[in-house]
Amino acid sequence: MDKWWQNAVVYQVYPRSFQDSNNDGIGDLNGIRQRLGYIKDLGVDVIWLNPIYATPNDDNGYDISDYEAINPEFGTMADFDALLKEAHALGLKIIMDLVVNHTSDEHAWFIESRKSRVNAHRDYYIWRDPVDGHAPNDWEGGFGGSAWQLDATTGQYYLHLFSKKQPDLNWRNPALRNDVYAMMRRWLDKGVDGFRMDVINFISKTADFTGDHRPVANGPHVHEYLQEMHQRVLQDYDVMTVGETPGVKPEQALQYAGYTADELNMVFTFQHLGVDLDAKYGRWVVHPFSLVRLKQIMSDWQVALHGHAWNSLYWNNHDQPRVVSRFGDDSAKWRVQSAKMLGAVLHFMEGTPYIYQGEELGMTNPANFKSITDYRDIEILNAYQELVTDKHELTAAQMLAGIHHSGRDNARTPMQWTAAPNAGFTAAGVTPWIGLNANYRTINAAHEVGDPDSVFAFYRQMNVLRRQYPIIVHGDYELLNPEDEQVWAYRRRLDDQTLLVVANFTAATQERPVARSNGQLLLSNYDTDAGAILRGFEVKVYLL
Ligand code: TEU
Ligand code: CA
Repeated sequence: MDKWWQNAVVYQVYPRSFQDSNNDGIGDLNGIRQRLGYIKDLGVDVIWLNPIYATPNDDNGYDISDYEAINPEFGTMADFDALLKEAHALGLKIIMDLVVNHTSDEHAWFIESRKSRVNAHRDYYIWRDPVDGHAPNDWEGGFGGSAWQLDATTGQYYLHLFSKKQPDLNWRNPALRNDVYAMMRRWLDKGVDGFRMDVINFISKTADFTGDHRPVANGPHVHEYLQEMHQRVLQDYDVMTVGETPGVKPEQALQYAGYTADELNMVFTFQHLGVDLDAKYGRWVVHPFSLVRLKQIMSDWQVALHGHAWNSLYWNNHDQPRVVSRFGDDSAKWRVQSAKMLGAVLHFMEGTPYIYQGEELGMTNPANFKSITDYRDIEILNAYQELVTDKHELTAAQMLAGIHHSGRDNARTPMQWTAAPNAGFTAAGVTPWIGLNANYRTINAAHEVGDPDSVFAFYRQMNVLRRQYPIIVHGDYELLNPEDEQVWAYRRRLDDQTLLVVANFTAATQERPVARSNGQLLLSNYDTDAGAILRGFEVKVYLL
């Protein structure tokens, strides 16, 4: 198996925060087109665009009111066509964000569906009678409150696993599935190169809506639907698909991303990003993470999928805090070294790496966001309202500490291009839709692109090495010293070659025999090789 998407590196662009080209403080498609040279220079192959479709922005575009119209804040379809054309001319592919577990409540289908119980689109969504005057069950929505919303017009509840403005689509309805497949084909016929599929393992619900308080991910028909999608659409195009599958474990991924399963090419798991979350409060109460646990989870995925299915590799995205602030050390002393170390540990595993905008610069969480009014994300604002204001389960200080560490807006501050006002994201004097990270004056692309010691240069070099050494894409994986709580060492093997990766996850100097090698040093974040001595956040990659 040697598919183009197995050799690719993906760069995720969050359009709202990438580059504003018309000085309204909101990133847009023409802004992305202006930055294609930068993305190409990084050495990636694919751009994943978060949703760019018409939306009322209840969940920043994950509430779609028209799958085939461009959000006017981002530009026009002509702007998209120009972006796609120019990206392809540069040898860059573009994959779109497919959000078909739910639509916006302002989508034409839902406007029809809610009109009457006998409307032709009624069964595009999931409607249920009240039970004893209440919601059909105790499921909770992903952004707080019940997962059921009573619609007075017809006296029934509709299901929404996320906000009440994001009604879930009824995938049991073949007419709905046909409309989704037709829409997908129209985007693929425009030349897009594939899809990232939003919470795609939520699309099948149990018939009687039993199951735990949250959606029964991996429902009874999910594989049937994905195999049908493959048969009806995907198999006709040479495209790449990655499913976002919260709660999925390696054994299930063998089905979703199995080489012989005819479903998806790969999935995003969340399992490795659960190591610092609270059992009750999730990301709002943060715990120190165990490296042993992190290594164990990611190594299990490497070993379980090798030869059978394909891994995605990520630390960051628009829903996750910046990894250098989470698993590294974003102090002035250690930020660059720990950002490089985290990048190398991830990129030399088996799978397709995903670089989230700004990760290649070592961008951090914004320490300057002091108040809840600095935040925009519906998940943050609803959780603050529920846990602090309504229920007093957490104090404002506790909640802000959790938001600081783990809130999704940490990843959504404007991309830092220069040291100029507004970091070159938008014109000076314009107020961006969300505040900047105050450290843009020292952390920005202009500082890094020409600097051989920058995080940018390190990520670019990793992309160069990936093309030179097939062992990086095709080697197997073996974790070394699993019980080591400070150092992550693993090796990759292909034919008679071995790749050895050794990473110090601490600021303290460590001594490990495994770190001494007479192999060829392919990459390191220090100028010298100190053998068994590993300096703060030192990472070394040897070829033997
Ligand atoms: O995310 C789904 C998802 O599981 C995350 O929102 C996660 O539940 C949450 O961040 C945990 O705290 C996808 C999109 O990536 C996200 O941006 C959307 O908000 C969500 O689906 C609904 O479309
Ligand atoms: Ca704009």
